[in-house]
Order: sequence, then C-alpha cells, then structure tokens
Amino acid sequence: MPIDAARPYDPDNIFAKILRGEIPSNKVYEDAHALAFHDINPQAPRHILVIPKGAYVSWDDFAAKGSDAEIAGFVRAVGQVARDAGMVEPGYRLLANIGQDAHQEVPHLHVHIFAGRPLGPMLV
Ligand code: D5M
Repeated sequence: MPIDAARPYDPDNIFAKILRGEIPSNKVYEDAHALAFHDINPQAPRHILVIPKGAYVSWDDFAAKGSDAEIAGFVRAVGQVARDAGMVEPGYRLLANIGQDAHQEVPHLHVHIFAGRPLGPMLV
C-alpha cells in the first residue's frame, strides 16, 4: 500500500529495521550517511536502493531537515554506488517515489538505481 509521505516517521518501517541490523539486506555500500542494498524485487537486471541513515520519509522532509553533511553525503553515496557498480557506462536511472500518488511503499526515503539493460524513455 502506498504511504502518506506527510505522516510522521515510523521507526518500525522495514528500512529502519535494516539500518538497525534487525533484518538482513544484501548490502553493497555503507558510509556515515548512507546505506545501499539490492532491491528484494528487482525491476531491472541491476536494481539497488540507497537510503540515508537519518529518519526521513520524503525528499522534501530530507531537504528541509537534513544537515548539509547528511544531504551532501547521501548525494555522493548515490553516485559512488553507481560508479562502484560499473553503471556509469552505458548508464543508469535514478528514481525516488514520494507519497501516495508516486506509490511510495516504504516510508523511509530511498533512491532506486536501475541499470543493466536499455531502460527506454522516461515513464511517469
Ligand atoms: O519501493 C520500495 C522498494 O523496496 C520495492 O522495490 C521493494 C523494496 N523492498 C522492500 N522490502 C525490502 C527488503 N527487505 N530488502 C530490499 N528491498 C526491499 P517504493 O519506492 O517505496 O515503492
């Protein structure tokens, strides 16, 4: 079920549990500000999720409340993951679903990285 991104952060969401090590993930990257792991339900041959370590539901929440270090760290982490995964050539796609109309299911901000095949024109 898509979530209401304006609601308060739920510390029991599945990505919060992954961050706390309460449930496993197939981790590919971690630093002070971000964690990246393979999506459990891949929509492309390569499908990685990158999440900030802070408790943010949405991009606007993160932009408003995140520190400059958190925001810069997260943005750098997304790029690092794509580089480390060898996705820069022939390319990759970033996507963040925010709120009900975008069908956000997990109420912890995450960026999807898709790669591994021609992804076609952008769909909305
Ligand atoms: O996408 C949420 C994404 O999170 C969806 O592609 C499945 C993925 N997911 C859900 N649970 C897990 C676990 N436990 N590990 C890895 N990936 C997971 P959204 O943008 O919110 O619609």
